[in-house]
Formats: sequence, structure tokens, C-alpha cells
Amino acid sequence: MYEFKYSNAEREMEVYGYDSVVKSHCRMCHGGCGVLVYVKDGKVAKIAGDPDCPINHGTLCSKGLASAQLVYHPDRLTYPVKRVGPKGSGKWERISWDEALDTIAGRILDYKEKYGAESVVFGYGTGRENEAVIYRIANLLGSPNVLTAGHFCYGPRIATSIITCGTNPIIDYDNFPKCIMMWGNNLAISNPDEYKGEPFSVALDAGAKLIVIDPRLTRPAARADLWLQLRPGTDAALALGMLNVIVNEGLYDKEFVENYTFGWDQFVKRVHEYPLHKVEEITWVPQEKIRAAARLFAKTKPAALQWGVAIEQQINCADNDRLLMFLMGLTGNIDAPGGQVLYKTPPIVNVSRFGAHAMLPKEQAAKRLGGERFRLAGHFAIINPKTVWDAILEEKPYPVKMLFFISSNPVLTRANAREVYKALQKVDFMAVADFFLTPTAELADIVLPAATWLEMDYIGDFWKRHGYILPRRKVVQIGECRSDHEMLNDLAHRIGQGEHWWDTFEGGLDHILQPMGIRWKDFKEMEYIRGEVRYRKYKEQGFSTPTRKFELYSTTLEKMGYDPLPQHREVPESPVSAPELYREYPYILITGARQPGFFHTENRQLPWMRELHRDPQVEIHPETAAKEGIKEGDWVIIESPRGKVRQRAKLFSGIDPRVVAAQHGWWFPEKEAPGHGWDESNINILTDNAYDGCDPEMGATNVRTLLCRIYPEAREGE
Ligand SMILES: Nc1nc2c(c(=O)[nH]1)N[C@H]1C(S)=C(S)[C@@H](COP(=O)(O)OP(=O)(O)OC[C@H]3O[C@@H](n4cnc5c(=O)[nH]c(N)nc54)[C@H](O)[C@@H]3O)O[C@H]1N2
Ligand SMILES: Nc1nc2c(c(=O)[nH]1)N[C@H]1C(S)=C(S)[C@@H](COP(=O)(O)OP(=O)(O)OC[C@H]3O[C@@H](n4cnc5c(=O)[nH]c(N)nc54)[C@H](O)[C@@H]3O)O[C@H]1N2
Ligand code: SF4
Ligand SMILES: [Mo]
Repeated sequence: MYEFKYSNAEREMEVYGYDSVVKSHCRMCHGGCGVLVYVKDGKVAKIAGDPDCPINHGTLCSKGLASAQLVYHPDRLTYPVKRVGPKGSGKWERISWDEALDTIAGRILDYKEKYGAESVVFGYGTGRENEAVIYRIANLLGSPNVLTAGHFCYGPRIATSIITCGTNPIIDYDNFPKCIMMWGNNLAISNPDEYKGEPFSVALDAGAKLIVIDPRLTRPAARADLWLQLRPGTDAALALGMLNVIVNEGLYDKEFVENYTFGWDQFVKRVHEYPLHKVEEITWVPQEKIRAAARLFAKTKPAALQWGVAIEQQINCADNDRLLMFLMGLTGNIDAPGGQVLYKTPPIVNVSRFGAHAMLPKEQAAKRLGGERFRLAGHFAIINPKTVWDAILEEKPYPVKMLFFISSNPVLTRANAREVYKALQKVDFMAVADFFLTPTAELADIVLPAATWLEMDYIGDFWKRHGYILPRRKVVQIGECRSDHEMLNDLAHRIGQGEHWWDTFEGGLDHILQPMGIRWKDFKEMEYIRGEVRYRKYKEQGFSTPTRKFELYSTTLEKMGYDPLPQHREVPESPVSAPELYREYPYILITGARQPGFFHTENRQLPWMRELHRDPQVEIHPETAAKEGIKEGDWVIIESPRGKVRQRAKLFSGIDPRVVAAQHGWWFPEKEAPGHGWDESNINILTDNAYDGCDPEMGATNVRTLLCRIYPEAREGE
């Protein structure tokens, strides 16, 4: 076992009588925080932050602290089950792993033979560090269809950064940015992907200026030097407005522009189409504030842009991402200390190679659902969810017969939830791997019990762009639960992929580490490994793009038949684009701002977390509430052209009176199976997934900006 250095842990053990302590890395969210897991009588007794971990420096969030409540939850599924009644009947029977995996394998091979491998869709939701194994099994099977959240979350950042500057630029908090622009992100709660709230707070404490772009007054916004309260969904126009100021006032890094960018002249022309008076009209942000923010960001060095998912769940997804990268690049902050760095991972088999993308036959890749419409997404092996529901419900362009969801709860997390539910009810065969019998799992034929992060060995942060890898060490075994990696390794053998997999998944871990000449048994004795950190690498080697330049004008998008320059598009359901609908649905609805205790649909059964958030809440400005006859805490109905749900009113003056903000992911594990109230407060009953509302390049579904009406539940039916 790893020998910890930190004397405090020894003292804790002595005083509280723990038997041992294991260093590991949490993964109650996207993961990464170093933890000390204290064990007593073979059980996890306490979890504390690891002060030696460079990611979190000893801090933890509420979810990490509550991990043991997940591990030992009495409702957890601890053995495989098969459904014995009709779909959604809630009748299950225990089966062995052999029966479960043999049945799944039999179905996969059967559908492949009858309908082609593309009729089998594998799916996951957000990053759970299982993506590489899921892509591997799908690619080796010949299925181009892996359904992820990648169309509207993180995938667009990866795809657009690869075509713009080679890789995802990550903030260098180690070197203290002096100005941070937080855009559609609330890091202090969400700790997403490569980032944790702690280094951000430390940078602010060290005096960094802060600009926040958010329609709601978040905690960071309350601390900001400048808060730009924009109209939801108008980020592209706002960014173009800031770039307009930077170009016209000559605030850009001239040496960078001259030597390292591609398409400057065309870009300047585009920027001139967005004068500030026009941008103010589109965004609701006063011109002076846009100008002040652009100046502050461009003149303070180093500066960094802390971007979030809100800009991606819109029709302008890919262009938003590119515009924010332009702000980083043109101000000279790309690959600069304290700016935004193109980090190198250690020399390992990376996610893409492990995922065996190169082994998917070309003719199969060409069948990727939606690949012809959403070409940038298709190029990066990402699909739009509606293409899957259509292939099930209408069998177009071909039938999808089997779904295998490994860590996803799509009836809650995908837009147009009623359509999702219908597709899941209709699909011929569905397997799910999860910790619980969720509303999605309740529609499956077979459910497999997944292991939590405390029940597996793994190479944490293997997929991230900050350049660290961290050992995650198995602490306990619960029932017959298995990690996704172990179960897919086993399944792969049963569908004839044995030669590409290993006896146990430890072989997979060795494979990932192999280029470094070490094995899992060596790595598990280490703290972490970080790739080489070097700045301004582009000065020696250019950027890893087709032109070797930072592409303001995207040659890749041009080749794919898209506008190579970014633009602002109006969302299809807005006061501007749909004035008649706006009369009937007179508020802009935004959804999904993260809550500290939940991770999307997760943790509603954990006592500590549910105590933090007992009921679903919708934020309403007090003036709006008064107008609609709504009081604090009332149950209200939120309604869109797709349907209605109920949440509780939270009056909040930090939101524009024309906007309301509802929570996402709500179901009620305490309510009766099989539905667990999945459609009572599920905001995705209201969101739309129509193709023409999606980003044309990435296929991102617009779940952030739609129209709604809102009224007290007591007035329903009047
Ligand atoms: N309206 C609206 N909808 C949204 C969003 C929004 O802002 N607004 N946000 C979207 C975003 S950004 C994302 S990424 C998606 C997320 O969508 P999902 O990933 O589908 O959502 P989760 O609820 O996090 O995860 C689903 C399930 O995975 C299980 N699980 C967790 N870890 C593991 C594991 O290691 N193995 C296995 N087998 N199961 C595991 C959990 O128990 C849970 O039931 O939601 C999206 N949906
Ligand atoms: N506790 C917790 N942490 C999480 C998650 C969770 O469910 N719970 N989910 C994880 C996942 S998968 C993701 S993707 C990340 C996301 O994490 P973040 O990127 O931080 O995203 P959100 O909290 O969804 O939204 C951030 C802010 O965007 C604002 N916003 C809404 N609409 C707009 C808009 O049109 N423009 C702009 N500029 N801002 C807008 C919201 O008001 C909100 O304050 O969080 C991850 N971390
Ligand atoms: S931020 Fe994520 S990794 Fe860190 S303690 Fe919280 S849940 Fe765990
Ligand atoms: Mo996400």
C-alpha cells in the first residue's frame, strides 16, 4: 500500500482508531480531487482532502465528503438483474454475471448480423472516466454510434480547440492570472473537467480582477469588478462586440497576430459587422460595460478565460467556443504563464488511441448517425441524441435495435424527455449499468451493478487536458459490483474481441502506461505524473492545425461546408425570433445551473445532499413573482410548448425580470417505482431537441434558452 507522508493522517488514525488510510482520487463528479480514505473494520469510515494533491490542495466539496453515503446506500444494486414483467413494470429477478453478460453478448451479435453493428448504440452521459473503454468496445464491434453528452458539453471545446489551436487551452492557475473572465460558468459550485474552485478563489484572494458573464448574479458575479448580465443565448454577439473593441482600439498582441494567426483580414471584416450599438441591442448589455470588460481583459496580463457549458448548450455552440478562444489568443494569453496553456499529457496511450477510433472501418464510420448533418461532431465521433431516438422510433436512416447505457440517465438529462421515454420504451433491447434502478434503468431488460470510485483501481484524469494522471486505488468491494472497465473487458471477450482486451482490466491499465515503461503496480505507488510543462511552444513548432497557425478563419470548417468565421445566430425560440410565441410564453427559461450537492440526476437519495436541496427550485425575480401572483416557496407550474412541470418558487433579485432559471435532473428516488416521479419536475419535458434549433456544426441541443410561462400551481386549469 502507498505510504502517506502526511503526519496528520497518522495522528487521525491514532486518535480516532482507524485501521488504515488509503490515498486515492475522488470521482463523485468529473473527479480529480486527492483524498485520504480512512478505513475501519473493512469499511470506509471517513473521507478527507489530501493536502499533497496538486489539484485540490486538501479541499473537498460536499459531494466528495458524502461518498460513503453512496457506497453503502441501501438502495444500491449489488447484483445483476433481469426484468421479468413488461417494460417499466418494476419487476426484477436476480441473475448471475455470466447470464447477464451472455445475454447482452448474444443480443449484440444477433443485431450485428441482422441489422449491422450500427444498430447497437452504446451510451454514456458526462465524463465518468469510462469513455475510452466504451469507445473501444463500440469501435471494435464496428458501431460508429456512441451517444454521449459530447454534442453539448465539453466535446465542442475539444473539437473547436483542435481545429483552432491544436488542443484545449487550460488556465494556468499555478502562475496566478491577474484578470479572470468567467463566462457561462460557476466553477465555485461545478468544479468541472480540469478545474476546481479552490485555485480560482486563491487567484482572487491574490488580487486578480474578475469579469463575470452570466444572466444570474452568481457568487463569483457578486465578487466581480464587472458583471455583464446578458440576455441568455447571446454570447456570440457579446464576444464579437468585445473583439470589435479589441481590434478597433488596437488592444491585440500584434506580434501574435502577424506571425501566428490565419485569416486576420477576413476576421476583422466579420468583427466590424458587430458594432457595439448593435451588440447592446442583441445582448441587453450596455455598451460601456462591454467596452470596459474588453479593455480590462485585454490590458491586464496575464489574463485567463474561465469558460463553461452554458455557452455550448445553444445554437451558437461551436462559434461561442471559437470566439472565446480568439479572446484568449488575440490578447496574447495562449500558452502564456498565468494564461491559457496547451498542456502536454504524460506519454501514455491517450483516450483516443485507447478508444481504438482508428480501428473503426471507414465504411462503418460513414454510417454515424447525423454525421452528414452535424459534420464537425461526426468527425470527432460525437452524435446528437435525437438521431438515436429517430432511428428507434422511425427506423431512419436505419433501425437502432439495442441501447447499452453505461452511466447515463437520459430520460432526465436529454432534451424533449417525452420523446426519449418513448424511444426507450420502444427499443428492442436495452441494458443499463448504474448504481441504482433509476427511471432510465427501470426501462431496461438487464441492469448491471456498477462500482463507485472507491471500488476500483484506475488511472484518474486520464482524459483531461491539464496534463496530470493520478492513481485511483480500490478501497472496498460491495456485493457483486464491478467497474465499467471490468464489465466491458469481460463482455468484449464474449463478443469475439478477446485479442484486443486483457484477462483483467489491470492489463488495460498497464497498456495505458506502457509508453512510459511502467505498469499499474508501479504507478499505484506514486502520487501522480504530470506531462512536461512548457510555454509558448507555438514559437518553435506552430500550432497543430492544418495551417500550423491559430485559425481565426477555420480551414477545417470551410472544407466541411460551414462558414469559416464565427457569427451570432438567434435561438429559434426567443423574443426576437418568435415574437408571437413570446406573447403566449412571456419569459425566457434557462435551465441547469449546477447545485452543490447534486451531480445532474445523482445524489437525491443521499441524506446529506438531499438536505441541502429538498425540492426542485425555479428562480424568479420578485417583480415577476408579484405580477404572476407567486410567493416564495409556492409550487409553480412552468410550461413550454412541449409540456409542463412543477418546481418551487425561489424569489431572487439577481435575475432579470424577463428570465427564469429552473433546476434540471429532478426525480424522486423516494417515490414509487418504476417512475419515481420522473416527469413531475423534470425540466427536459420542456426543452426542445428539433434539429434546426441545434448548433449546425456540433449538433448541440439548445437546453439553455427557450420560452415559457409560469404561474402558481393553485391556478392550474383556470
Ligand atoms: N435541461 C438541462 N439538461 C441537461 C443539462 C442542463 O444544464 N440543462 N446539462 C447536461 C449536461 S452538461 C450533461 S453532461 C448531462 C449529464 O447527463 P447524465 O450523465 O446522463 O447524467 P447523470 O445524472 O450525471 O448520470 C447518470 C447516471 O450515471 C450513474 N453513474 C455515475 N457514475 C457511474 C459510473 O461510474 N458507472 C456507471 N455505470 N454509472 C454511473 C448515476 O447513478 C446516474 O444514474 O446532462 C445534461 N442535461
Ligand atoms: N455540483 C455539480 N457539479 C457539476 C455538475 C452538477 O450537476 N452538479 N455537472 C457537471 C457538468 S457535466 C458540467 S458540464 C459542468 C458545468 O458547469 P458550469 O460550466 O459551471 O455550468 P453551469 O453551472 O451549468 O452554468 C454556469 C452559469 O451559466 C449561466 N448561464 C445560463 N445561461 C447562460 C447563457 O446563455 N450565457 C451565459 N454566459 N451564461 C449562462 C448560469 O446562470 C450559470 O450561473 O458542471 C459539472 N459539475
Ligand atoms: S469537486 Fe469533484 S472530485 Fe472534488 S471532492 Fe467534489 S466531487 Fe470529488
Ligand atoms: Mo456536462
